[in-house]
Amino acid sequence: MRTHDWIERNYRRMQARSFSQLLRGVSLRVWPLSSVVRDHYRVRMAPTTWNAINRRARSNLEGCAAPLDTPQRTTLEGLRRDGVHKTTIGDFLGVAVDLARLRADADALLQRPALREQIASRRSREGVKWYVVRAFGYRPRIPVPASFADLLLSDRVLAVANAYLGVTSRLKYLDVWHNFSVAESDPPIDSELWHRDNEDRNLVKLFIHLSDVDETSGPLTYVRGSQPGGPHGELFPSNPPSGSYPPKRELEERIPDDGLASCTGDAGTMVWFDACGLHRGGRATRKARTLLVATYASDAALDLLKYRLADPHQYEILSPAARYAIRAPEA
Ligand SMILES: O=C(O)CCC(=O)C(=O)O
Repeated sequence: MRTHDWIERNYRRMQARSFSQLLRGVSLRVWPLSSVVRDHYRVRMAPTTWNAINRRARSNLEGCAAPLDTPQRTTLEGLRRDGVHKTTIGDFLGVAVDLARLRADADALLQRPALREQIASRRSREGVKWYVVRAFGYRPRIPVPASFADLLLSDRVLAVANAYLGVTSRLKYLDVWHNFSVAESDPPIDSELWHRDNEDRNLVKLFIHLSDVDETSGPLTYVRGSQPGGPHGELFPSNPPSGSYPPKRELEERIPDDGLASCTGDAGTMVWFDACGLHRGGRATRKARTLLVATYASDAALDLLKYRLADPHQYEILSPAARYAIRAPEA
């Protein structure tokens, strides 16, 4: 890598991090502090500590877990068996969904002048992934449109995330990503490479396609069964608080092509996956990809971001699970 690229990448990485993430990153580079820090996170993610941190979220779940219907059960079973499940928002919700409204709200956010300029110049200003323009970003200040909240905080969606995680979960992250296409010669970086996320024992990620995604738009690709506890759950494991970035050839030698799920699909496709399993994506080579992205995690997760709803009255009609997920004022 050229020195200039190295400096730019690290500068972008630093810019996107909070103070606690920076501190954690530095401490992991200084021995023997690094081994103390690793021990701390290993203990935090060990079942006994994790359960203790999540005591309230676990007992909440016992109080509010309702029976799941067929689309929810199928999704949960897919997540548990493969770590990934693909459906559509219509099939999952069982009602016609106003995809046009979701797309219009996402477009309105991406059309703000600063983001329009980044899309036009094909370079995002935030984060290592220079090819992803984000509507909310790492320091979310804009409120969440009602169309996003209605879907991402719906009891149907939360019931599956919560059942998989075993807690009433928090909405850890939310954004609209617009990935524009990169050139063959641009080296793959970051989540274009195989990796495991690391911020919790399990992480439920939801990708809602707002554009048609084919093999040229960088679909999410997942190693089936690589979620923690799955048959490939121990393959290139994470080392808390770091994830894992296994070498491509070694991983692909171990996993045949039919062990990979490539999550292509038209606008309206809904991809559920446990991001602690092995996955990669986002390398659009011809067609841009626009996604609504959400991550659900437990109270033990690192780096929970906080979001604000556009209309304060919306908090009043949220269910207890949704209030907990969005960290409504008293949740
Ligand atoms: O952009 C993608 O498809 C992959 C993103 C990813 O690795 C992640 O969200 O953890």
